[in-house]
Amino acid sequence: MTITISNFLDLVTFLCLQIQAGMEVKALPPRISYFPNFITAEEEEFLMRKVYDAPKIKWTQLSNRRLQNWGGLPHSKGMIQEPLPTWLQSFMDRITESTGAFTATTQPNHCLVNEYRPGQGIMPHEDGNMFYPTVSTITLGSHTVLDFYKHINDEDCDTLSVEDRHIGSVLLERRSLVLVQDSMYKTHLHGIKEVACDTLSQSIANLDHTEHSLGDQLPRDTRVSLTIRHVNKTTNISKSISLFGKHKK
Ligand SMILES: O=C(O)CCC(=O)C(=O)O
Repeated sequence: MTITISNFLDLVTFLCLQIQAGMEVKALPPRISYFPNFITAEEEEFLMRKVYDAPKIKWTQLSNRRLQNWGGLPHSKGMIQEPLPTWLQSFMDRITESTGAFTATTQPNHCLVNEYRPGQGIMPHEDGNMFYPTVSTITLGSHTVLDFYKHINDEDCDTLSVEDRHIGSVLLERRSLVLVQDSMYKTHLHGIKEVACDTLSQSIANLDHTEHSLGDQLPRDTRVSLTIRHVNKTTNISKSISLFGKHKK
């Protein structure tokens, strides 16, 4: 087969559409990748509508935020896999296809939706070994600042305050995708401060890849995040019913 210039240009256009521009945040340990404008404004509006159209029972209210689980409830003994709605599956497929962050056997099978009002956040924590060690998060509605900390188990860290263990932060703009992998997943903690406004300091490691500048003050609006992961151990409802049956004997 001969390849004409026109075929070749079509192929280049096709590949450019498939591979979204993400950049590794080099100022932090491996590996954080940041994809500004991973989704369009129309897609953001669509996803927000789907989240807020969910029945009330889908929401779990915590003291400092509320959340929805899609795909099941992750559990160390195994998640009973529930079908994912097509509106969500298509974005999960896009992450798999365009970032290469998941493998054929570790495709994302769970999405945690978190809603944060201004002033709400999440304490520094690790996601642990219930998940394949890659987190992908789409940010809707408002920016936030995701902070990273050395793990308390690190040498010399047990006596340090949380702030002294802070190693840097990433600005997550609306419509962006962030991937947290490798040592940033396995040996660091992440969290979001409970503030209503963020002042962008030198500690924002991806500032060059955002629309903002040092010193900008960004008031927070309501942010909805889609945290998309692969739960390692899953089971389906019929298997769990038969297990339950065995226990009862
Ligand atoms: O909302 C986010 O971006 C972070 C959520 C998170 O860390 C979690 O749910 O474990």
